[in-house]
Amino acid sequence: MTKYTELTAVKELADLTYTMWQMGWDEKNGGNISYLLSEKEVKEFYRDQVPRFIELKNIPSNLIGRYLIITASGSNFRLVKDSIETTVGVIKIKQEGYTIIAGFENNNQPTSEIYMHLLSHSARLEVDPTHRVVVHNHATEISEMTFVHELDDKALTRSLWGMVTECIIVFPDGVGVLPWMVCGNEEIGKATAKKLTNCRIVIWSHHGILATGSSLNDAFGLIETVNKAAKIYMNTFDKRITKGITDKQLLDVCDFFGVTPKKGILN
Ligand code: 2HA
Ligand code: ZN
Repeated sequence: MTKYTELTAVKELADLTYTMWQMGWDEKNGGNISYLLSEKEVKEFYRDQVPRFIELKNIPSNLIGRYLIITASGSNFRLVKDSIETTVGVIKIKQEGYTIIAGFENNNQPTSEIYMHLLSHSARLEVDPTHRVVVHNHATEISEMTFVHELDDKALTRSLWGMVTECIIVFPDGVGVLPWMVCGNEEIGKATAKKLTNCRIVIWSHHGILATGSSLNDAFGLIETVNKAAKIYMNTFDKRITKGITDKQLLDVCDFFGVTPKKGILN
């Protein structure tokens, strides 16, 4: 048994917050991350603090009893790795809310986006039993792209696939995009979770991106790939002299790599 700060997942999560800050994607208190612990991981750490119960309505039933590592409200990702006890905690999800069982010292609490995280985990677990992670940040170029591109799932997916050959292999399920919405409330949580029933990535217009996956590395890799494509889009969309990758070429890539692209996007 160790302190929760010694869990591999907590260390990886703290490293990731710093990496994302270095990328320029988590200014000030931007961004939040959560990670569903396995039964094995739950047994690896001791609880030495008084549990704190916080009420929250409409908890998805498939999460009751699960443990979640999550970043704190107001945490600065630049500083998380040196202040894990206050900026990262573990909660146990209950029917009427959740109990803080480790971390969030100095009376801190989980991110304001916690409800979105819970609904997103719930939605992904329904379609993918290996699902574990939700990462949200303010990746720059994909946010820029929401000012110059149509905000439609299929059109945005097609544009991103067309920027880098590997995109269609990395996210054949495409991306979902939400119009601008207030963040932190139930509405954006529900809208995000709805998109996540058929893809792992959701773009929040004029705000940022959210990716899910079976590991922190996996979810972050999706964000890196989407943002790289968006960066190329932003640098070229108004000065192109070639047509870019065609539908036929994308289908050839899928054929070669045995990938099934989301329906209704390529002809
Ligand atoms: O946690 O990024 O969307 C701060 C945010 C809210
Ligand atoms: Zn945000």
